[in-house]
Amino acid sequence: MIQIQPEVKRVEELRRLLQEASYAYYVLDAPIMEDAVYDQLYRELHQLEIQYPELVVADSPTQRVGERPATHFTSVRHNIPLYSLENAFNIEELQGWEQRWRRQAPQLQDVEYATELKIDGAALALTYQNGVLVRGATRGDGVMGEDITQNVRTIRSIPLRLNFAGLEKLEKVEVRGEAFLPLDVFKQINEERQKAGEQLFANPRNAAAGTLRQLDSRVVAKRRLDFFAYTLHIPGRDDASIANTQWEALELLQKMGFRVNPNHKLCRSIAEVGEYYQYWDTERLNLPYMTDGVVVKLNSFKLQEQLGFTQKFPRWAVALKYAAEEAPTRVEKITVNVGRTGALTPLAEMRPVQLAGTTVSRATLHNSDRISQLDIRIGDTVIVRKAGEIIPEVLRVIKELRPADTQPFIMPTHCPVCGQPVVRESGEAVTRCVNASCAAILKGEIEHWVSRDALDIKGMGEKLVHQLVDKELVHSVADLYDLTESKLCALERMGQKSAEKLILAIAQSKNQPWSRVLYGLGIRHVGSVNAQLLTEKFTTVEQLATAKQSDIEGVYGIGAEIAQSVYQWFRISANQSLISRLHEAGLQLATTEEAKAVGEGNQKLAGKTFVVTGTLPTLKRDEAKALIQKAGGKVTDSVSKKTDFLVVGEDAGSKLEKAQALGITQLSEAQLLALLEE
Ligand code: 0OW
Repeated sequence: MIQIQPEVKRVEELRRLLQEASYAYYVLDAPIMEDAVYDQLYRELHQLEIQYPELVVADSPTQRVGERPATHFTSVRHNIPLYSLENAFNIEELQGWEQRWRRQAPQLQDVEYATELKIDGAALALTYQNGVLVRGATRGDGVMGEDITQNVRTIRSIPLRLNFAGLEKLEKVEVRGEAFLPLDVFKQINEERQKAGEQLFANPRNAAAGTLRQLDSRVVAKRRLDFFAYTLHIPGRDDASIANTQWEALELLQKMGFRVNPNHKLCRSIAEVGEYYQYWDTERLNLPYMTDGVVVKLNSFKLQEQLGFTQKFPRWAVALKYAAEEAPTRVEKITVNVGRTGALTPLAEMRPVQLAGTTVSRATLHNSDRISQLDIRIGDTVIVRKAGEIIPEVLRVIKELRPADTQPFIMPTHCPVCGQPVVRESGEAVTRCVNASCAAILKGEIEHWVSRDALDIKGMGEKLVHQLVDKELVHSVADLYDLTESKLCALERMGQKSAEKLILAIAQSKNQPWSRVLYGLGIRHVGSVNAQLLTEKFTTVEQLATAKQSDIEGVYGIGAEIAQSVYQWFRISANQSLISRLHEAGLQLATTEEAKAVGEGNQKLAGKTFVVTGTLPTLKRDEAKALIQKAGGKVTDSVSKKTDFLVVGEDAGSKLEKAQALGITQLSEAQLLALLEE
């Protein structure tokens, strides 16, 4: 009989308890223990896992992404400081750096340089004990950083346990590297923030640093940060005792399980470093992450130790930066754009200037705080910066070039689109139009409603939406379902064919599931993921509309701010009447069985009622009826408010008149067949 060691039993018991507690906390919404007790047991398990790393298993609560949100980050001391790098902005300055370190080591002739791309992210310090990741911290000021271990654990390219296979089992290891957001992830995050009416991240570096400082690691986990390691230290030992060179250290880091940037190069002269620098100045634009220069390090650790550090920098390394794309230009106008959420965004319209390979003539000024901070005025000369393909930003005003008669820019007190007074909530930077029928807000709402992740109504582009609103054909998204071909044909650039297709596309959107309808409503902070989370719990709109705020907040992944926004939205009467109009129009406002079936795609017309009238071009009436019934639709003989579609053939009689009077969507035989193919 194998004797089970007591610590194994204890670890398994703790795991079971903690997993039960997490399950109760997150899934049953009925905690079975106080947070303090949970944290105590967690710490005990964590300590045991550090003592016996072989007991760590992937599903241990200590390894799990998405622990409960932190309330704050504790400040921690780096046992080995994280130095920053001296900057050189061109080859001449690089040569200056070489002369300086050579004065400290005049005996040296040929040396090797380890050159690496300078990843434009946020530096991280990782501590491993017995091979287990025990701490992840921000760089902070290089001596004190913040403990963001929970967030660091969500970075999938950071090993939770080092691989010592074939290597010395090191008790304590310090690894440094750069956490970064791949450009595609950065763009996607900004798209989501744009839709939610939130401020955009100006560049991937800010986005990475901002993500790492999220209190809720579930948010961090969703953002897919990545990491390149570049330094390895063993506390209490010289670096030279681990490896002879930076090059070897990078190889060791890879063996231990880290990602190391593959574009590092061993150079034997400053000239060769210069070639590497030139090559990557253009090549880096093809990389899936941002860089802002190259890092040049003397490769030999012995030489590094000999040269040591100044107050702030290592003498043996330098950051050779690429010129950030900045240029002066004049502010010709400051316009104010009103977004879908009513947010007023000031824009600097500038004399066009070449930046980062593109012509820049506009830059966002974010909000009135930023405007007063810059003290930017029409006529000013400003420095605009654009790094990579990121949004241009105004860095500063060149006050010396300011013309005599400029006035400070004041944000409008009334919406530039609808003329209603705007509001700025205390403590909020953003100024907002709150007139629900403001054309700008309405256009934004319709564009959102028809967008790909919402009702996905193809053919409803921005120009058409603007026409529908400007010509007062549509005052809310519900009006889309009252449009007819004839109304559409009256618009510019709208032919009969495209009008027909559009009517069909709008009709088909009635089959979209309740989660997309909820997302399409454009409730603040309700993105497509939150909409799915909410409609899984509230399977009908009535349940959601009558839910208590605390019930909404109880949904896993839904925080207080989102719950409040949803709760308040359903208490606005205009929104309530919108919901009932959408209900009448036949939109999916419940996750019904048929709707689920529609999700499976085999009951396209589920829940829809049809009437067929007149002589159809190819189908007999009962053939059409059979097709509709086979696809889950219902066919009745008489037109009523309950009718969703009227299939119209030749010599249609009174049914057509009644349908027109009731605003019921008409379909030709061709449109019906197209609907069935969808
Ligand atoms: N961002 C980088 C990078 C790198 C350290 C070692 C001692 C001083 C700098 O890609 N590849 N290598 C180093 O080496 N540092 C880097 O970034 C630094 C970290 C803090 C400031 C710079 O971002």
